[in-house]
Amino acid sequence: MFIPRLPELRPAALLLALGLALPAVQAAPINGSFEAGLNGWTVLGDAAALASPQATEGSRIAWIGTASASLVDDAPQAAGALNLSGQEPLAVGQPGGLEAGLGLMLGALDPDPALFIFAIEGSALLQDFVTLAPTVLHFDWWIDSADPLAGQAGGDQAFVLIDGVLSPLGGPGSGSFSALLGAGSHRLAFGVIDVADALGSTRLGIDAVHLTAPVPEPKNWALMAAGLAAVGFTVQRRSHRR
Ligand SMILES: [Ca+2]
Ligand SMILES: [Ca+2]
Repeated sequence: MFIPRLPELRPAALLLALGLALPAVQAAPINGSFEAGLNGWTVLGDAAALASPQATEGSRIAWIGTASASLVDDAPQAAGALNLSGQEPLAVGQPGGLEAGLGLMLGALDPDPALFIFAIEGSALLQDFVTLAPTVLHFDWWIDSADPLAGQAGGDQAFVLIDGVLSPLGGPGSGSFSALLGAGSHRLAFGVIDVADALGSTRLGIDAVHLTAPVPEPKNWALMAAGLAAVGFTVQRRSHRR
């Protein structure tokens, strides 16, 4: 077994000390539990924070939907039956619509224009925040849909948008999502869109949006352990000198 000499341990101890001195992760996004309703979030279209038994932090989940407030999107249910807030979803593929609200190019949400698969309307929640150090973003999600193709080609889509990069979240069901963010300014949005037609509404639920310090790689753990050993060794030597 390789046992480093003490002088070689000094940089490791220094790194350990620096690591402990890194600024704390900024407590943003704010209200990631949605226990304070949609405070802190920009609402684009139809969304509401509702008491939901499957909530993973507190009792509420933010739900984002594609159902019109006034039109029959989900026959035989009445007009607006699945709408969450009384607000209409925003148009997609039209100036001043959902893409504009998200800071995306017009057409960026169309799944496959080459195959004439376009998005029709949708809704999103958005928040801008700053991180002072590399940070892991985490959230939990749920998708309910009346569209049999939801999450598949040609069907409704739910997505997370991080700094302009769209990632689909999948079909009906639930899951957790994590991504590493660098230090700096970030734009985070959760959204859901009706694809191909405005019928058969889809709903995306979000809860427990958190930032946490990244877990060090195993090699860094080894370095930190070496640093701790060096600190311990130094403390022990000092106590022996008394
Ligand atoms: Ca919650
Ligand atoms: Ca709709």
